[in-house]
Amino acid sequence: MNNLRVITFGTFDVFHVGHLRILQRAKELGSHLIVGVSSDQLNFSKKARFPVYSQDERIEIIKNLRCVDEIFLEESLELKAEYIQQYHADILVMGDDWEGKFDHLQQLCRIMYLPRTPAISTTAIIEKIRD
Ligand code: C2G
Repeated sequence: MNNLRVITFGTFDVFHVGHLRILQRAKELGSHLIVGVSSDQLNFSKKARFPVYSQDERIEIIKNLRCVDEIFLEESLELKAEYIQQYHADILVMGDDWEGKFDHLQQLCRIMYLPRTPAISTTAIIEKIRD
């Protein structure tokens, strides 16, 4: 076990096993896991729709996971550098759908893209329920 602080970001809407697994794998890389949960407003500006679960509900779920030590509300996609510094993160973990997107932050911390869990997504779950 090392002393590294790991940070990751996400919406985690309609929480599923893909979300759980990336958080567990992120935690295994260090000793302290910090999660930036995307705000409702940030999602709306990105996807033109609000998440199914509100940010308060999403925060309540994430902060009560055993692998999560600390959470905060991610209010802008452009503030990754500030959040990394504010939370003294040693490693940034993102799913590989973000591959390469955060390489410019390499002078601040180590950047790791982990493989996504195949065949599960919030969008697929919403569609399945709808049909
Ligand atoms: N994820 C995964 N496997 C899946 C689905 C998601 O490993 N089958 C991972 C994603 O790669 C991401 C995390 O779970 O690292 C959260 O996924 P989303 O809620 O979709 O996050 P996103 O909206 O991509 O993040 O700064 C980033 C923003 O917060 C948005």
